[in-house]
Amino acid sequence: MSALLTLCVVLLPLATPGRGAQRREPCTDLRPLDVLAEAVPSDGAAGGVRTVQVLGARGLQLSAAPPRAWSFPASRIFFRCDLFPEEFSIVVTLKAPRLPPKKNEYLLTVVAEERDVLLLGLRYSSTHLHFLFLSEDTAGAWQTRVSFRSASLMDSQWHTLVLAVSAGSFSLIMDCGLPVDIMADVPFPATLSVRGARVFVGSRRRTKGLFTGLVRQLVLLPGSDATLRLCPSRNAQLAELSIPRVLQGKPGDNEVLKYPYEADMKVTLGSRPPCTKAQDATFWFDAARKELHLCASSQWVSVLAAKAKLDYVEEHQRLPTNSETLGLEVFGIPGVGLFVAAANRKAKSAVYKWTDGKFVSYQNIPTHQAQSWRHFTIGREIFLAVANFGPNEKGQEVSVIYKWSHRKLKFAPYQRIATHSARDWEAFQVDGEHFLAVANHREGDNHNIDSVIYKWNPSTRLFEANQTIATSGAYDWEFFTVGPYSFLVVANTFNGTSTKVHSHLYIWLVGSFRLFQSFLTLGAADWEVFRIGDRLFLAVANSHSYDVGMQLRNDSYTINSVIYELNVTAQAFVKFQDIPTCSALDWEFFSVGEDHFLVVANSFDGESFSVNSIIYRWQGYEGFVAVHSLPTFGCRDWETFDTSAGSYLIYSSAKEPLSRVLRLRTT
Ligand SMILES: [Ca+2]
Ligand SMILES: [Ca+2]
Ligand SMILES: [Ca+2]
Repeated sequence: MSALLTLCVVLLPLATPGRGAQRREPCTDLRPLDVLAEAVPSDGAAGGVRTVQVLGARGLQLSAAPPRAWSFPASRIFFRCDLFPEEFSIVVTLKAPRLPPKKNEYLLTVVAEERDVLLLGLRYSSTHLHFLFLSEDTAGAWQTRVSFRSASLMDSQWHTLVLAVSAGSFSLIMDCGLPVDIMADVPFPATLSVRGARVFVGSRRRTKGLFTGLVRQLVLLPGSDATLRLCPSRNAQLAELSIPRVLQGKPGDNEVLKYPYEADMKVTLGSRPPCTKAQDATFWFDAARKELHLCASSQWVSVLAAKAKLDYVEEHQRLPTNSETLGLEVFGIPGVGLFVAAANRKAKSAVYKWTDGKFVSYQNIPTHQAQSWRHFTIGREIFLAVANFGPNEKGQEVSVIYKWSHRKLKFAPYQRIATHSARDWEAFQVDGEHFLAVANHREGDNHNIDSVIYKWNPSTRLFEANQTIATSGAYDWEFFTVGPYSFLVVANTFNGTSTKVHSHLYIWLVGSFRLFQSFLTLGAADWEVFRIGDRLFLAVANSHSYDVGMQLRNDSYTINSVIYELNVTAQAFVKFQDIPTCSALDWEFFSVGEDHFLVVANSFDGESFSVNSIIYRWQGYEGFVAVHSLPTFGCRDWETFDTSAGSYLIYSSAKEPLSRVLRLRTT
């Protein structure tokens, strides 16, 4: 959780007496602020914006545009208040032109427009990089200049500079090299007001001193030194904290982009430009839709969409199932193979074994409206628990734990547990002890009942009830740990009158789970926990919005599902992102190489079960961005798995007896 720890480190000095009096809330997000992306003019084509590729990397050339085209009000990033951060770093990746002596070009300025005063600026000459800022006190205002020698900046190469500022300490790092530190007598002001100011990229509001090189990255990181995030880097000259989308992607990482576009590839921005023979093989970036198009044979072809279709997934296997399938559970048995257990709606469920690159039927198991399977191990014993939603032939509501017979190579019933319209089992360990939690959905018409956590008794070798937790139409349990702490979160669907209910997160404290945090959810069907680097996220699938007496409408299903992130300082999960979904029933997180993805099971849009399920890609501070949609029918559950031949996704349909295996194209 380095980002969060950084945040603690940042807040502490602010709280220390004597430095700026009281604790100050930062005026911006404490995330990297992509100043360059913020400044890309929306009418770029008119503004003469050009994307140029040199030495294998793309940069923006600003000089054809009037300075104002590359500016924006400071209030857009300083939205909470109007003080520039007291400590910060600025990251710039640029290819600087050779300047004659005495000429200066500006990379970034913040100008108080009414007074026409430069509040802060970064400019360079043939020998120096200058950082300027305004200091004010009762005696008046004056400009301070901190100058770093930077002779090697103009060698026609890309360079990434990090300027880190903290009080009187100014530090410049080029290409993750050794820092050059300057201690100045005049500290950077603790309260530099940017009220009514404007941020200019590549100029000081005037044509004089306009930046004539290429800029690829310009990021303000409030509160911390960006070198901690950037360095060391395999490609230090192009180390990336954040760059605008139009500059992303490298040549060769995309089949479609294999065009001879090195050296002065032109990307036009703005509204749809003409595409005739003259524009052949040129690109147009539609900033509003964030789509890249290629002019080919007098037609704009969407390159990103083409990439998505080509690169994401391909159907690998159509897997007919005994009946409609709810949950899927993929698991391996050492020395035996890879399996998937399908929870089938009708009389029997099936376990399939991966054989010659396909799932083939391995064992049928009688179940009763099975909802989900959960695989777990205790020592070398292998178990599979089914959540039965319906009663058996004798009218009893029972869910069953099966045990793998190492001799017969099949699962056999091991323990029966009375459940109430069971939806889900979660298996986990705390302090070396084994637990199973069942989500009891309802008893008769009553949704407000207890769900039960069972504990493995090593002497009886059976699970015994250990704790009950009041739930409302419980649908899913998810267990996870954070450092030494164990958590269990329940998805509550319905309390008898409304699907707008709290789903609760519990923490294990001295022998039992206690309430830790509550989330308002809408017919929550699934929690997915996942980590990206040091960050921990929890995503909830909201299935529908409904109150008794209300008519269910289409918009009851098309609602937001929510991703929360753990904030260590606040000791709570905070909302990270809303994602519109269509009766979402499952989230599945997976990684390919260094990329991270979430896929959602969209099941119903209010009219049809034929709805697209969406794959989202993690894009850093932009969060999750939809990158691919897959036609699905009543999609219920996604699972991911790897074999020696590649990575796959499998999804089930609650509306037809057909599951599908998709292969991830990872080239
Ligand atoms: Ca679960
Ligand atoms: Ca899930
Ligand atoms: Ca799943």
